[in-house]
Amino acid sequence: MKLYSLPLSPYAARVRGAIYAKGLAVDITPPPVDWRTSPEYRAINPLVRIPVLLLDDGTVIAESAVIVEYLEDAHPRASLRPETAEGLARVRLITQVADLYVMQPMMPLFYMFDGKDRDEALIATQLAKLEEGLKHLDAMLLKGEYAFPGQLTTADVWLTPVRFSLDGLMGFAKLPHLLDDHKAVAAYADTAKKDAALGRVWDEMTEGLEEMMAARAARAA
Ligand SMILES: N[C@@H](CCC(=O)N[C@@H](CS)C(=O)NCC(=O)O)C(=O)O
Repeated sequence: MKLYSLPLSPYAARVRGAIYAKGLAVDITPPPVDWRTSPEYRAINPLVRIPVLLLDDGTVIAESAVIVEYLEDAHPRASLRPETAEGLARVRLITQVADLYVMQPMMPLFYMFDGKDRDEALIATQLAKLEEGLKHLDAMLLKGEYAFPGQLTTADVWLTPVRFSLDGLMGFAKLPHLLDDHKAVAAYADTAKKDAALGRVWDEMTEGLEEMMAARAARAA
């Protein structure tokens, strides 16, 4: 199997977390430099997104959530799923909440804070949406525990890049108090860093961020 991945992509990071946690042999590689424009890459993944998983028989699987579920279905050992249907529903709920109500409102904020002509009213509305999502996610997590206490699950491989990206936003947008009222979400960073697979993903994202900031500074100089 081969995964086209970028270190800082939260979506690729989610898949790498599952691969590391399950101990799967996957060739993890950056996409060709011209992946956004090349017809070859579009032929592999018409969505023209990262990540994408290529199986040895030529099957292509796109979308991080789909890839993670595929890895669970095809390689059930070192399962990232709770044993009960209720447990699984809980894990899927946390994953959805982190995706729909935290990640989705968060991502546009990077662009909103980056623009020269900031729209403060738009930023305030978007931050309020994020705040609401953080409140819901916080209520679902137990401080110092995996998303599903006692077991590493598919929720954790998503929460890790989401939590990393929150740190990124707090630094980039100078919002150091963003998580003050969301203590369980705040504490999740330590939970991720302490786990071997999640910690590896965290470190890779840190390196990816450092590289991106260095390239940005070089462009601005
Ligand atoms: N829903 C997709 C999102 C993937 C995605 O948007 N990846 C970004 C990289 S972080 C991307 O490929 N963006 C297109 C681009 O940068 O041109 C997933 O979960 O895999």
